[in-house]
Amino acid sequence: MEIDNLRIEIDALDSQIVSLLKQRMKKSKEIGIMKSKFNLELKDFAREQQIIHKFTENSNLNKEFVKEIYKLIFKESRRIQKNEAIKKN
Ligand code: PRE
Repeated sequence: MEIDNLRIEIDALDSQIVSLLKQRMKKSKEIGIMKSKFNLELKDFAREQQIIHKFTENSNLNKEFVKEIYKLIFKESRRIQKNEAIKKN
């Protein structure tokens, strides 16, 4: 059935999304370790805005959707970085 095939494709894409998110969080953790080492502020508002701007201006996805997704990603990203900073102290 066509729906079943489309769901198989969605499952494969979801696996990629989750795998990419895991990789992204790992990189963010590495940045967090460096920031904590050099006593830098974890939150970089300008950088977050730059990323959101890039994907709200150059994609045909709904802007609010992109913003909401990135708000959650940055929140989790900073949570992971904070955990690293706590571990260090
Ligand atoms: C990251 C996380 C927190 C900052 O507020 C900005 C960006 C992100 O997840 O993209 C990574 C990061 O710490 C950084 O680029 O400085």
